[in-house]
Amino acid sequence: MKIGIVCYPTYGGSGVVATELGKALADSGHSVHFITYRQPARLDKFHANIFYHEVRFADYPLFRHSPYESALASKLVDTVRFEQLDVLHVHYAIPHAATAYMAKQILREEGIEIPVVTTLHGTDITLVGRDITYSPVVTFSINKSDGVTAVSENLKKETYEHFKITQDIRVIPNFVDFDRFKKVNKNHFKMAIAPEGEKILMHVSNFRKVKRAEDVLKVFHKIYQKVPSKLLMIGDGPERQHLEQMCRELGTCDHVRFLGKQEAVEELLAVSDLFLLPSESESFGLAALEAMACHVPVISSNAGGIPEVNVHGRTGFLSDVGDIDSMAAYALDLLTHEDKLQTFRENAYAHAQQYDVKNIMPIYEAYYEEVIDRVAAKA
Ligand code: GMT
Repeated sequence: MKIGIVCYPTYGGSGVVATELGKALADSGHSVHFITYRQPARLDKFHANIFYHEVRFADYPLFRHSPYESALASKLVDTVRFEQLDVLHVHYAIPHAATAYMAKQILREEGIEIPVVTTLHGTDITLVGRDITYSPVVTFSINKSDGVTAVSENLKKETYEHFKITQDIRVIPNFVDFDRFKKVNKNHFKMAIAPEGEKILMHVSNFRKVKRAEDVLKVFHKIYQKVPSKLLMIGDGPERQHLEQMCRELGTCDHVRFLGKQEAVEELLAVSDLFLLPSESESFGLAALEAMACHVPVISSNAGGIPEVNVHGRTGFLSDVGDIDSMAAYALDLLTHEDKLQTFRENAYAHAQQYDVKNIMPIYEAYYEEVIDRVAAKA
């Protein structure tokens, strides 16, 4: 197949999933065309089957905001037409699903019928998409997509609850590449981070309010008073400065390291004992899955789709959003019982295996074929 992929090219979960899916599809012989405003963050190596089409903005003094949707729709029309794509897969509803619909209509005028698959990722439904600013367009463009997928059962349920959806939504969960996310020996990192054999805890996010990274610091504050430990804060975002200030107030600066965006997260997961994810809302929790693939149990909130990934009492523990005491108690339980921690490490890895990209990519492949056939039958 010739597959067009539209996504946000940043480090955010939806962009990561889109890029890794594209790479896996390319590995299995498909031609994959990424259409984005910047080279996607994880698209960093040459691959004979991967092509990149940059969306350029023609600026004009009249524009207060660059009309991204128009530029993207025009690029989609041009790419579908010239590359003769079989399907367009757009990740994150806003504005990608609506833009794909516009491109589809333009192409239809030319006698080209392009099937559009939209994948819902989370905040496009649970947060920003629900706002009246966007919700009519989100509803319309989901209903006009030829195929719609959601990354968890919970996100599917939320979509039906909050929008008037007339479409079937197929759940295809996120995935992880075990060739990359695996437990590797990085003892020299461990020595540098925790020279006295301290336990290592880790959090990865975009430091937006929805991630409740403040809770990570509060939970860690309780843990390190009982067990010598270090905290790695990975990622960057609007809350970072405030969080660094908070460490000073809590007096934990010497034990917390803000490492910014990291390419090789798996190397840091390799030396971590626990992963913390106290999010307010989380449709899936890809960062938790990546931790589990590296044998790291997860202490998380029970928000959204997280319970589908992190199994309470097996791969980690779940607490109510904001319940710092409970999260700290669960973390301490594992950190002070080495055998239990080891069992949870093995459980986390075993549970993550069902989300191996090798299992999930063929589900997308089959779904594309189903949608292409359905659209062809209607034409
Ligand atoms: O977490 C974010 O704000 C980033 C966002 C995105 O769209 O990039 O992540 C969402 O999609 C990820 C990939 O499907 C999911 O693993 C995250 O749970 C989801 N984030 C939220 O629902 C808050």
